[in-house]
Amino acid sequence: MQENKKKSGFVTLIGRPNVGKSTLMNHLIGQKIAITSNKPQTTRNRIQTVLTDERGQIIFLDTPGIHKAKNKLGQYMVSVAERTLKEVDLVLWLVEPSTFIGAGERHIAEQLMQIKTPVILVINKIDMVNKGEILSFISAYKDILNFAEIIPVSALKGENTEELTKLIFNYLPYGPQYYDEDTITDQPERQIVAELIREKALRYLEEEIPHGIAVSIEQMRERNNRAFDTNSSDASGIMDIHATIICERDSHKGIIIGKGGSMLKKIGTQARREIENLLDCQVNLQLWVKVKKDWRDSDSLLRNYGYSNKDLR
Ligand SMILES: Nc1nc2c(ncn2[C@@H]2O[C@H](COP(=O)(O)OP(=O)(O)OP(=O)(O)O)[C@@H](O)[C@H]2O)c(=O)[nH]1
Ligand SMILES: [Mg+2]
Repeated sequence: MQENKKKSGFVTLIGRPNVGKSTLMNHLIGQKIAITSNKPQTTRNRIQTVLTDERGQIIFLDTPGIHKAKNKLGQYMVSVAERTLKEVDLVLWLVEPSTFIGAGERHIAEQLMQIKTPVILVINKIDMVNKGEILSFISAYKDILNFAEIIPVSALKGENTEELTKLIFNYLPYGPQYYDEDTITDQPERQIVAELIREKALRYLEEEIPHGIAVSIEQMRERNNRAFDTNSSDASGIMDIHATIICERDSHKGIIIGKGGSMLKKIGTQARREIENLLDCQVNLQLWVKVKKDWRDSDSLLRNYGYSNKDLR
């Protein structure tokens, strides 16, 4: 009998900032790996995750939103996203449910016209509109590119997402299992921890401050205290994490710390809870705030914080 062949391949999620790429990817793999927020330009790096089931393996690449870059960090982010187009088997282009096609969408369509890879248009956030309107969004988009498929979904509510996974498998070639089935992501724990802290900063801070933030993990070490407590049945230890929130101005530093340290405490408490879930142990999180003026335009500082073209594969 012939061997049961499986499908596998690389799929990038691209689109303008804030359309729900990271929310969709997390939903499709069933785990929160990429941080999300209601502020644009949340994702700054390519985040790879893996879905393995009886049909085969999908390797998703979540990417930063494509936008008009205003600094070197922005240029880096856009180049990360556009670069993935050349290395995948399938593109998911996410858009908002709207009949308005602006310069941002046209720019992305032009990029996609230059590649031969099939593109699925994903109209996300359909929970926000009347179902009767969906046809008008489809007809607004259908002629701007030769789409392999057009599918409306809600990443937040999980509407039609199973259907999307099915479509993705249809377009993937038969191929090897690239990663073992326990692999979920290429992101090191340290990186996810830094991102969770940044996510809380994005959530609680306003205006331009969150965009000028980077998070650096100075130390992440399991406390070796179990030797003194041999009777304890608690198998998990305590993780000591020291992290620094980097911002661009002294005035921002004051806001991030807040009155009597209240803002920093809020960010720290919320981040700690999620980090504890992630690491499945108790966490002692110490946060500091440092000013690095205009780090988003400094090659060496961008590199320090992990945003460097030289690191791109
Ligand atoms: N109502 C609704 N909101 C959604 C849906 N998907 C995502 N969102 C919200 O849209 C906002 C942006 O989501 P993200 O997943 O961070 O968007 P993104 O495209 O990854 O954004 P960038 O990383 O900045 O490019 C968040 O507030 C999400 O909760 C959806 O299906 N319905
Ligand atoms: Mg994102």
